[in-house]
Amino acid sequence: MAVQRTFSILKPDATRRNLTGAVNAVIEKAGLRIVAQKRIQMTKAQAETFYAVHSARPFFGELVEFMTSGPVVVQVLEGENAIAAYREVMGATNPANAAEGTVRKLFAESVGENTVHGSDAPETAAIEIAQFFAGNEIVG
Ligand code: IDP
Repeated sequence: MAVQRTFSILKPDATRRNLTGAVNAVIEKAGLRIVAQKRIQMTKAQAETFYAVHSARPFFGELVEFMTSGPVVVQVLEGENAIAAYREVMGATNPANAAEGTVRKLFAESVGENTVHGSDAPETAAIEIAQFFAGNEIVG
């Protein structure tokens, strides 16, 4: 499997509870390398663009509100098979279904406030990375 990059967000529930270091420790322990990282306040427009695929879902408004409710940490992670590897590290969307040791099992509060985002495919990873990072901000 080739080295890949994936896009990650430590969501507002993680920054609010001062958990960014704890989540990063799980990420790094899993062998993923944080090759870009910055703390930002997402705008409503950024959140709507980022989650456009979910715009018809009943929870869309709540999701945009949550993602703009406080700072987030956006990241690029690099490693072998990084997209699937990070999905594994994150755990199921609903923390009630997340496996032991995953970020969402360890830290997430609910299906909405679930601590982390990770890209689901190479195409979306490329689009999501480009939404938040210039090429020269990523240092592998
Ligand atoms: P993922 O983050 O595990 O890829 P998706 O199904 O792509 O999960 O959903 C995107 C995000 O939308 C979730 O991480 C979560 O924050 C939010 N979300 C998903 N389902 C629900 C729901 O039923 N209620 C509220 N928020 C939800």
